[in-house]
Amino acid sequence: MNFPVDTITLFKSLISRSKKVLVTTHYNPDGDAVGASLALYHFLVKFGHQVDLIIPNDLPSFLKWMPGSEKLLIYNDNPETCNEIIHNAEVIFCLDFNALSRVRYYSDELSKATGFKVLIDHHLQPSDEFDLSLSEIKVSSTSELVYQLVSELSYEHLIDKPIAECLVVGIMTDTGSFSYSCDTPETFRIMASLIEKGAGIERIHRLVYDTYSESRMRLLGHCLSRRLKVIHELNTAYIWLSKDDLTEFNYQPGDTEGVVNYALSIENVSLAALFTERDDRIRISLRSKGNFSVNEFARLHFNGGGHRNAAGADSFVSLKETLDLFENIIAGYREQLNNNSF
Ligand SMILES: [Mn+2]
Repeated sequence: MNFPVDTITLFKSLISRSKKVLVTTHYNPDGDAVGASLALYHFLVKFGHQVDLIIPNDLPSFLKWMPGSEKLLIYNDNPETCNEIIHNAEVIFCLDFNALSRVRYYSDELSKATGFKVLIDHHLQPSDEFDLSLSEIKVSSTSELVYQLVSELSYEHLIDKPIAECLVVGIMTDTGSFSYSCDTPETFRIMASLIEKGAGIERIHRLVYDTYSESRMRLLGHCLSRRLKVIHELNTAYIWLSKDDLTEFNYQPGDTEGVVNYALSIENVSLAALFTERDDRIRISLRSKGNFSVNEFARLHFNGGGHRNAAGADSFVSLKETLDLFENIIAGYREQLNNNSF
């Protein structure tokens, strides 16, 4: 990819002199959020910067092996220290999200912060709250974008094994283990070079995907056998989980990761959703095949957004009302859902 020349010049000057730097990412950080953030952290440390990493809430346990994860400060656990870091930072890198509200707990602090805010992200329609935006929706992941940036800066030789491993996690998880958003040779060229840098793909795959707890596996079974509704005439399938379901299966953060993809795996299903009842909201994960845009759907009806084929949103009415509302809304998309090609 060719970044604008002035962007590259600006980046070079940003990282040239030692600074207080903050790297942060979105609420409920996933593999790409953590992978891209840790990779950038390892990279910036090489330039002598004082780098802090803040994530809004804890990361899923299947990411805790990642190199540098012990450096992650969880905002929720220590808001005072984190606020101080936010306000002292000279540069603030915002990774894998497109609006300050996505960090949830410290969006106000971030917006008041005086540090130079740099966005590195691949979600649609980024907000204008950043001083410099590196937003590219055609890449698989923010991790891929971080690689491209480092390479454009001519610092590819600084990518070592820890950085390579972090970037692999991001690319692997944001493509559903290379099953979507990855029909581009560039993604695989980058993967090849990350393997050359020492990242072991098989090992990383095992660490990320083959570490289900028994209760997580049983929760998945419960979702598929008792909480899956398929609406054949609308090519839609959804799964819902109540707070009681989560308690029964000893829910841990990350346990519902990927569940929505099972609904999408059903033949002819164009639109899939997962509704999870939280303390203060219903979390909605949306997935689609082909041209049906869940980004638009989430924006229009649930004040959410994301990518064309993967988006998220929240609902602030009950689970039952949310499901009724969803069914009513999708009835209006019958034609689109029936004629979707993928
Ligand atoms: Mn991402």
